Order: sequence, then C-alpha cells, then structure tokens
Amino acid sequence: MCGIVGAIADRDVVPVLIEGLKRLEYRGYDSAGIAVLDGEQVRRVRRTGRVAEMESAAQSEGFRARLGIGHTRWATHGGVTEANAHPHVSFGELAVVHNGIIENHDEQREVLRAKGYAFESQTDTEVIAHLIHFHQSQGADLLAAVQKAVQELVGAYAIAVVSKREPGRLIAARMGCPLLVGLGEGENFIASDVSAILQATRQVIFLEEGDTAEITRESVRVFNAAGAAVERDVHMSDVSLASLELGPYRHFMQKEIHEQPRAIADTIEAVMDANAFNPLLFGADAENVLRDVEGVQILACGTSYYAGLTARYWIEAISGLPCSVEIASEYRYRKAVANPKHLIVTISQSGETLDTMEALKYAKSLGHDRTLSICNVPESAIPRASRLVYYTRAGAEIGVASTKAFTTQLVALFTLAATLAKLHGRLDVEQEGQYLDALRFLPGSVQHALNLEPQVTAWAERFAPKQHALFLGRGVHYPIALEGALKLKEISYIHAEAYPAGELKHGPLALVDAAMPVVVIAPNDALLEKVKSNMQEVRARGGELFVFTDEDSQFGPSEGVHVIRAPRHVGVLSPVVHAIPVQMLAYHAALARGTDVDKPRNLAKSVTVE
Ligand code: HGA
Repeated sequence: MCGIVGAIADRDVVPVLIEGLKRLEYRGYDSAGIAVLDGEQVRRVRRTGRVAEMESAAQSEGFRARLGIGHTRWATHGGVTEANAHPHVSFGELAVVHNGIIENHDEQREVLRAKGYAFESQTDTEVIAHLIHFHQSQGADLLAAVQKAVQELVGAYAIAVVSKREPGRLIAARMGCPLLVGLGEGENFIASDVSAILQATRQVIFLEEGDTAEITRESVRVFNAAGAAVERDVHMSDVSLASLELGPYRHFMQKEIHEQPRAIADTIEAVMDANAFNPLLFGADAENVLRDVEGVQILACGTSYYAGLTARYWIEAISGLPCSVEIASEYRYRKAVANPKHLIVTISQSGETLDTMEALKYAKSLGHDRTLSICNVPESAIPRASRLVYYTRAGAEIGVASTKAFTTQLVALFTLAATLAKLHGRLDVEQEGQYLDALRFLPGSVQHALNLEPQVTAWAERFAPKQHALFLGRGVHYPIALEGALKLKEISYIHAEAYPAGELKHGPLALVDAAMPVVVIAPNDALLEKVKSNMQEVRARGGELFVFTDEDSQFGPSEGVHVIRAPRHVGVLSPVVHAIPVQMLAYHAALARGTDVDKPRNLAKSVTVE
C-alpha cells in the first residue's frame, strides 16, 4: 500500500526519492508525489498513475534539492486525484506524507476550519499538515509541533514532514504503521520499507510505536511516545537487491513462481540441518511455550488465511491438538472466548498486515501470551510483537499476488504441526524420519510441478474468454482450490469461487453448464473416489472439467475432462505441490487477458490499512 521515502543529504536527493518510490511500487499504489525544500520554497510534484510519470514532471520542472520526501498513495480517503495525492502542504510552508488512516479527521477538519484553515483535498492526511502548521504558528519548533499534532490524532500513521522554516531537518513519526530511519555517511534517510533505501544504506533503525524522530544530515534523535529521548538499536538489513530485480522474467509473479523450489529449500534449511523437528526452530523460548499448549488458533488474511486453513488439517491430524482458523479482521471485532493455553499463530507475508497485527493485539488483550508469527520479513512489526517466530525465507515477494510466500508458509506450518506432535508425544522416530524425507524431497517435487507449465498454459488460453470459473477440492486440498480461485480473480479478473467438492450439490451445482469451467484438485489421496463422484455430477450437467491430479491416480482424460498429472503423489505435502499449477493457471490466464499481472487493479501488496 502507501509508501514513504525521505532523504537529507549534501547531494541532490531527488534521484534517491524517485528510485526509492520505484522500489516501493510493488506494494501497489495509485498516485505518487515528492516535495522538496529548494532554497526558501517548498516545491512539490504529484501525479496519478505511475512513479515514472511523476518523475518526468519533476525532471521537466528541474527539481533538485538536498532535503525531500516522497510518497506512493493507495487511496483510502478521497478518490484517486492529483489533489488527493501526497505530499500535502499547509500554506505552502510545510509538506507531509502519510501512510495510514486518521480516524478523527472529520472532527479535526472542523476545528481547523474554525481556525481559518482551508482544505484542498478530501484526504484525512491534510488535517495532519494543518495541525502541524497550527502548532508551529503557536511558537513550537517543527519537532515539537509534530509531537503536539500526533497527540491529537486518533488512528494509524507513519508520517514524514519538512518545513521551510527549518530547512536542516526532517521529522518522522509513527503509530500503527511501519517507518524506519536509514543511516548514511553525512546523509540520512527514512522509509516505510527498507527496500526503498537499500541503494543508499543498509544500516537502519526501526521506529517503535509512538516514536518521533528528528533527522539531520549528521544526526538522528529518537523520542518515545512520552517525548523522552531514547536509543534504538541499529540493524544491518540483509534484504538482497537481486531479489528486487526482475532478471530474465516477464513479471515478478512469474519469477516468484519459479523461485519456489529454492524458497522452500531455504525455508526448511534449519529443519534439515537439525534433522529433527526441534522447537528451537521457533525461538529460544519455544519449548516452554509449545509443550503444554492445548490448542491452536490461527489468525490471518487472504492467501495467508488459506495457508492457515491447510495447516488446520495437518495440525489436527498430526499433533492431535484442536485448531481453528479465523480471518483476522473478523476475529479482532468479535467478543472471542480466550483460552490462554491455546497458541495464537499469526501468518503475514509482510509482517505488517494491519488486520493481523490488530488481531494479535486483541488476542493478547484477552490474555493470550503464547504467540507465534509466521512471517517473510525479518524484524517487521508482527514478529516483533510475538513471542515466537518462524521466518519463511522466500526472499522479497514483489508480485501483489502471493505465490512463494504461500508455499513457504505451508512448509513452516507443516513444521509447526510436526513439532507440536513431537512435543506432545505423538510423533515416533520413524514417522519423524518420514516427514523429514517428505520435506527433503519437496523442492524437487515442486520443480516437477513447474515443468507442467506448457500444459497449464494451453489450458489458460481456454480460460481467458471465460467470465466465471469454479474450483473444487476436498480435505487438505480444499484450501488449495480456494487459493486457486483467489489467484485467478486477483490477476485475471475472472470471477472464481471455490467449494469443497462435497458441497457442490448443496448449491453451486446450479451454476454448472457448458460455459462453466470447473477446476478440480484431485490427487491420489483417500478422498479421490469421492472427488471422482463429484466430477460425475459436473459432467452430468455438461460442465467442462480441468483436473489437476498425479500419476498415481491413474486418472485419464475423456470427453469434456482435461487432465494434467503431476509426477507422483507426494503424500502429506501434496497441497504444496498442487498449489503450483493453480498459480500458473492464473498467471497465464491473466497474460492471455492482458492484465497488469504484478499490479492488479485496486489491490496492494502490504495491506497496512483496515
Ligand atoms: N489515508 C491516506 C493514506 C492512505 C494509505 O496509507 N494507504 O495505504 C490517503 O487516503 O491518502
């Protein structure tokens, strides 16, 4: 979603801001802008559409400066217009960029209007600019004005502010949205995501909730929510620049689909090294936290929720512990009954998904203190707020539609299921060895599934003209059907629904006719015969079947039944392998329809607003 970058240096920072905003493009946005201090003036340029359009405008207007802030906006308050794009200014004196939502913006706007402030945009952000200006006009310096203003805001924010009254400093503040300071040599930076400033520095300070920071060329001072100066640790980021490059691929999604064997191998490396399901994989304290848990509650959104649904089958079957899975935005607003002996597992690729973070906070407020985060971004907010963490090592995921984050989440969750089983005396040595072998062979099986791409591409051509599609699966493959339908709708905009195959006759069968392609995930597991009966129900209504199965199922094509077979059934980890063809189907259907695969309309990568 929205992205922030800022720089103060003894060189022109405009290229740094533009490069940073380009690195944030993957998060999804609808407009972009920068504001710089040029002599006595705050100058800004904003454009709807791509950063490149804003860059051309900045170049033709000769933007150069040693201090500036930039923003990619994903609109929450006010339409996608240039007037609503950030930075927002107050009396041309100061400029603000903001990620998040100010909930009391209406009431603040009325107060500020009464004080003579006029509003040019429909955004919640503009109130921040005027509020800071008001406190400056009352005699506060920029830092104090920001500190006073944020006290009056209700909601979530990461902000960066520059003012022509104080051209030597950049002020930042955060509450509920991530923001970090990058430390350079005689120059400093801020960013909402480290990828935005990697070209300039790897040394970063993560601001904490309620922090404000004053950044000059030579110094960084951080203050906590009470206004006291505090020391925050300096971290060395190990995010790789190569993972942010497209390389020989046409889209990041395609690159990320093909990276899955490596991403899975990296994610299970520690398990393989230990050659055991060792609680230490989840943190030093894990044995204490996990040994006597009585159940598991998984909280997540979108694709991560489907990873959680898959994990429920594994956790209950392998460890014998009850497991429930809930959409984070539902959990956080209902009166839930807490059992502190249950383990709360949050799943978020970015580690900053707002609904998941808030669900975690809510769970803690109910007395849950056993918390585990499955996350792909080290040091991000959700793992930092959790007692235990398992980092998936998928590498930066740029495509908005998640692929390698999903399959690496699955292997992390499988590892959790096996570890819980071991701690609860439900995993003997022989079974542990079999599960370890299953994981060891998984990257190879995923590679075999990737080799099916030409066949899947041929199917995708047939999907491209369709308006609707139905996905079916049973048991542990039902969540893969859900994920397949989500992928297809996200990037090809074909309306797709997924059902447990046994539910077909309870409603969705009414939709089936010759125009409805029905994708079935049907590996050779204990439910195959049941799934075959469900397929008969579709054929009997003239529906066209597209079946993903494996060699062992002996299932062949017939009239109206197309079949793609993965090499062999991989047993308990079969859902990971079957995630691959549904990702490729969505990718190639989207290509055939000519959509913007990496940046599907209306969607953003890190969902940092409600
Ligand atoms: N509320 C602000 C910023 C939105 C945002 O952070 N999106 O991710 C606006 O609508 O401009």
